[in-house]
Amino acid sequence: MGNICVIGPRDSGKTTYLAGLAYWPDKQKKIQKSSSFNVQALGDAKILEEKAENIICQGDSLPPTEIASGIDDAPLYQFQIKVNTLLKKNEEINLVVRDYPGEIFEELETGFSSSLNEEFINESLIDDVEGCLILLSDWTKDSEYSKMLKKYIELMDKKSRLNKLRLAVVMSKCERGEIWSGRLEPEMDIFDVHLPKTKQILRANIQAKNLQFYALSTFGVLGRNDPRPNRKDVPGKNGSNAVLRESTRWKPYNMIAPLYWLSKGRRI
Ligand SMILES: Nc1nc2c(ncn2[C@@H]2O[C@H](COP(=O)(O)OP(=O)(O)OP(=O)(O)O)[C@@H](O)[C@H]2O)c(=O)[nH]1
Ligand SMILES: [Mg+2]
Repeated sequence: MGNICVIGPRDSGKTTYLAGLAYWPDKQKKIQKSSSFNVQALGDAKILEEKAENIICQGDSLPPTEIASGIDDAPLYQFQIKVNTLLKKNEEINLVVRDYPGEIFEELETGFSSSLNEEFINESLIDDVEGCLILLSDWTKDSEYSKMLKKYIELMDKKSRLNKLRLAVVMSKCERGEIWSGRLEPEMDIFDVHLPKTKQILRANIQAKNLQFYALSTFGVLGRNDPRPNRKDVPGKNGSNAVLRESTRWKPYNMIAPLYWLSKGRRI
């Protein structure tokens, strides 16, 4: 069983990604008959599956993740993923995933506002955690992201995790027109172009074997030959919010590849 954590700033799509993963079996039945992946949500992840059905599929957004009391109240999501592609036959990934509130990542830059937040970041660096999925969604925040990651790297070093923890650094919500064409070579076509400092600080400090760049979109596009985003912008608290546009055509883009690499250390 591999322990993975998901970190990233507020609103970068962490919980929606996990909910999309949990809802996978139903979507696949509706959208395509045979699939290379089968995802089973177990334990607490079943709650996410219900949220995907009752909130995301209804065209609404999940609420921001808040964990008011102790670390033990934070849900641990379990997934069993079966992989059956042309090259990978009948492989299984078993994951236990912790989803943190975005502010713990943002507070890396400014200092922690509570001991609980500090506890969360420290938990992501314990020996049991083998990989960290870092979701970033705003390509205009190179300066902020590079500072947050610099601090995370310093903490990794302090906790002797610098040469051990795998980092999958991901541009999320990549169905957006400005970055969709960069999804195939995200390191070169998204990170080099929009987030060069962020990429540089990672490449300079993390061993190549422990670092990969990805692009994914939980919402995806409308179809294989229809690259219009399966996304609708609606008014929200802080300007506009994006929600799923057509739930019957929901097919996420590239959700499994980073998890496979985080848990196996090999690319899918
Ligand atoms: N365009 C687009 N928007 C998305 C996608 N996934 C999530 N969102 C939207 O992004 C917003 C934030 O999503 P969350 O999953 O709550 O983000 P989070 O990173 O968990 O945020 P915190 O819990 O506050 O840290 C919501 O309005 C989602 O509908 C995606 O693939 N594409
Ligand atoms: Mg969240």
